[in-house]
Amino acid sequence: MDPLRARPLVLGILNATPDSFSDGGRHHGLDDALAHARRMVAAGADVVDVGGESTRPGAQRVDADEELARVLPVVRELAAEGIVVSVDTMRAATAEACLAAGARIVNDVSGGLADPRMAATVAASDADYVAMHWRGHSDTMATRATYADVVGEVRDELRARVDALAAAGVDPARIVLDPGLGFAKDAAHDWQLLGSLDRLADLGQRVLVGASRKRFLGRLLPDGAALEERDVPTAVVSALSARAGAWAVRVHDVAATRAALAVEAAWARGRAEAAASAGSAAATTGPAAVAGLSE
Ligand code: PMM
Repeated sequence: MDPLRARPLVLGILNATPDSFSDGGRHHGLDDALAHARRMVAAGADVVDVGGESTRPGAQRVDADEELARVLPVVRELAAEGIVVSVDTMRAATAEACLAAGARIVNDVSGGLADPRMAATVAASDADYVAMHWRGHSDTMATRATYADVVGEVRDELRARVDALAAAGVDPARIVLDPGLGFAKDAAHDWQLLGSLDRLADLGQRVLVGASRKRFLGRLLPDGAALEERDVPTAVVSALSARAGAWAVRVHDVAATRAALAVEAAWARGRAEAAASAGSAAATTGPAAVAGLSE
């Protein structure tokens, strides 16, 4: 692992939804949403990921106009402030309007499968595109969590998305892949995917990890633990994802993840420096120096 590699980018989650499982809709009002976004940037978010449609398990779809009304004013204002914005949407029309308003990344949990116009919309822009692994909408996804080999199947299905997107004109260099933790996956699937991030990275695309506050982390905590208590396990997942080469992590608690990433980076630096010191000590006292004595 290269100790000088860039740390993963941190996407701060801004759910402009009244029913988001993780913040209870507290950021639904425009002023609240903007204030929360600015706090995340102050805490070290590189990108604010704005979503207007909850994708929690069992959630019903939100009307397209309602989704746009939730996200567009937030995206426009944050982009005008110079904040890098990503829009979390499965709809091409929402993506298009948000890109025109200054968003730089389209984060599509369906990887282009929910809206046949998405690929062409992204192809016509210069935005980065996050294609998450997805097998169907939230109301039915639990029934699709069946795999013989979750890592192999997710990898193959993501590779098929890259091929389809590229065929539709999306530059592969702009495609970021995401294993889609919790989407048509149970906890064991999520852990297998996290433990195999290197196999997703092998596909040659950047990788984004979205573990924040998800149920599989809650299962590690005592019964009845509050959602916020999942922020420590989330931060640990961020650090381990960095070690596995992730390009970005998408989190609610930006400060905790930035601290965890700082620990991981310092650890990697310490390891590299120790190896370099051991190498130079070996150069003066090791076999080469002994060989020099006999000259
Ligand atoms: N998870 C959620 C929403 N959007 N986007 C990406 N790329 N990856 C994810 O794992 C992901 C996502 C659901 O969680 P939330 O309701 O806390 O935003």
